Amino acid sequence: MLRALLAMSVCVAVTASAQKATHTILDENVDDVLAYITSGEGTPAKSSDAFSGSESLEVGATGGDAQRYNAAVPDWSFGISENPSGDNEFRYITFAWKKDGGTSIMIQLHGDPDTWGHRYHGGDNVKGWNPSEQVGDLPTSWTDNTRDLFDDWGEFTLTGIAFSSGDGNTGWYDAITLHQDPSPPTAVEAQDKLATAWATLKSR
Ligand SMILES: [Ca+2]
Repeated sequence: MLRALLAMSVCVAVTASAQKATHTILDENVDDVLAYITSGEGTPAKSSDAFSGSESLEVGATGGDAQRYNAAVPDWSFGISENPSGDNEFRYITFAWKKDGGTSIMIQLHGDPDTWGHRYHGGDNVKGWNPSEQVGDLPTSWTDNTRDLFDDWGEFTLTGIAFSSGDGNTGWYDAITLHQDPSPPTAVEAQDKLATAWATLKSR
């Protein structure tokens, strides 16, 4: 009986932590992302210089608009809202980026309404694309950021993304995730929650 109760409790704890939906836009799926960012004059490639895992996306700022993007990524229709509830609804975005040279790096999110009017830049906004929220100084080493999309932009339906390296040489992007909880989902966090569940059970 005790063993059954313990098993049931662990099950509930794991299920509860898994109920908050997340969606990984970019991490170890760089080939998939390269397949849909077909617009723009930047130079995209898979890089082994990664923030997490073994690969990241790099976009060379090779002149022109220095970016790669798709305003309507296949299967994307993510609802950004104050109180996300469904599997395709989110409030927060976490992303890591790094820049070699220049003064600026930017991620743009395309949605309805306001098309590309949901932007984050590190360092300067060298192209003058607005509106845009500055997220720290130019990230000359890997830096991760979490933003409250609803607080920044209100409700919208997210349909596309642009990786905009601005100027200089190369921008790198990795570990981009949409999530419902304020804290970003990580494997370490999931392990911590499980360890906490076990510690609670052991103390009973
Ligand atoms: Ca990665």
